Amino acid sequence: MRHPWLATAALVSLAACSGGQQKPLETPKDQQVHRLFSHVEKGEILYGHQDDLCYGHAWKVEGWGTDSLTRSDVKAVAGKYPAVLGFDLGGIEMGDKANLDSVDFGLIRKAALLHAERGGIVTFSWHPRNPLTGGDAWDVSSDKVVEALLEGGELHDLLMDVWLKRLGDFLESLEGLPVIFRPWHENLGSWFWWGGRLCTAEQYQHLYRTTWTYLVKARGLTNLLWCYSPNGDVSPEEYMSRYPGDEFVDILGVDSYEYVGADGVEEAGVRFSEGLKRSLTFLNVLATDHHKLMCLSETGMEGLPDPVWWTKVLYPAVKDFPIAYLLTWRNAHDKPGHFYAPWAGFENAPDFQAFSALDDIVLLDD
Ligand code: BMA
Repeated sequence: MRHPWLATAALVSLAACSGGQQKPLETPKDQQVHRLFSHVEKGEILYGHQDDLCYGHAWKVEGWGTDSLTRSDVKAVAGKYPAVLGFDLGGIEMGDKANLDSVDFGLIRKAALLHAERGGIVTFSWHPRNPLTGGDAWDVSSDKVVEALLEGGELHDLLMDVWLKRLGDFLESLEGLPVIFRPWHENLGSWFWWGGRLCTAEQYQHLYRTTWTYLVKARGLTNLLWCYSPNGDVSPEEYMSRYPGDEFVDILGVDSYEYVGADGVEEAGVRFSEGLKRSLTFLNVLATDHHKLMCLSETGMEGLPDPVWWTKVLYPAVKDFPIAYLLTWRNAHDKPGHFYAPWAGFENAPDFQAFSALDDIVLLDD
């Protein structure tokens, strides 16, 4: 056991989640929080991959209604499915049939339920469209979007009666399946319309809390674990500057990627690893102080040009931190260079095999 102090933290946290009173783990959320804390107590880090069962490098599930969803790039390399499976709900707010990456919401529901049946954990991100301009989540042409969505704003009814309702309908259709939900992510950079320069801290917090209040209070959903996941490379003060509050958050996350610059792969690895360790160091303090779980909510190196990235860069950077899980981003089926996990035959695969075989890295056992 690497982090014995967390045994106490887990109990305190569960008490905090239930309003300061010890009570049985009655909701799906409580049970999932407990399960994640017990992995952390054992010093284990769950490995996750976005969209893993829906498609991978150069393949995708066709006719999902009858497909048994046994294909997975991660399984093809490591022999096991990832323990955590991520999906994106971008498009649900529009009433679309499929998400922004053309994954049918019916397939997402089926894969999420099946993954949980296999013993795995599910997480949802959400890249909603820009409701003011009609553009996508990356349309930052107006800094009035969040303001327009809040009470008194011209888009408030749309948010409450249409967008959150559709989101709530989908989450409700999961029949109580516990899911880690991390809306309004990477909120300190300014590449999404809810980002740092696009709204004030108060407006951001208001948007997050409105989302929470609708889903938890109005819809009564007890299966959501709320993850706050800003982008990395920020100070602890910046990280907390838009924190919605302890009542609205169960997991402190951070999204942190490695980017290769002109100085090459090796230097990129050093930069990434130092930045990530800085983030996880303060996240560990914050998670302890606020009695929360912590995770590396998104990570990766696009195209994996470093043949030993898993064991020599990522693992050394995370191994001493009590993160419940880390999730690498998707392997696009239609963009050859856009992948974050290896597939069978790719040169980085042996290193991923070595990483996934480490005692403290957990994938799904058959
Ligand atoms: C981004 C890229 C996009 C994708 C989006 C949402 O990081 O992978 O291609 O549409 O995430 O999944």
